Amino acid sequence: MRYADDVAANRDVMSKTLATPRTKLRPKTKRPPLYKVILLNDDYTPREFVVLVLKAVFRMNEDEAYRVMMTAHRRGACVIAVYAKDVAETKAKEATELGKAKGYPLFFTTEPEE
Ligand code: TYC
Repeated sequence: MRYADDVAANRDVMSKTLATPRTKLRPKTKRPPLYKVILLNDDYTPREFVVLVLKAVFRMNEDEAYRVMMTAHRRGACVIAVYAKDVAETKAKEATELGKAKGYPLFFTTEPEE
């Protein structure tokens, strides 16, 4: 009964080496969670400087940057854009640092998109 023994042995090996198939299917194209970058108003940073930073860090044109700056100015805060977590955090930090380098309290923060 060599053949039957081989089959049995093989089945035993397979049962140990093959991964258990997952029972719950999930889409393989799952995207990473997005984070908002938010501009906060303050009383000291010049408007033109806020516009400059928005254009430099967030690749906005003059009109977009001006509208975002004025929204933050009037309402206290404005969502600028959404990115993957690390990108959002890096951009918020870079933009805040540009203000800090000039002695301004300009501040950008991030929060997860709901
Ligand atoms: N409020 C500032 C001023 O009047 C301008 C400003 C706008 C600053 C938006 C920050 O996020 C800001 N000079």
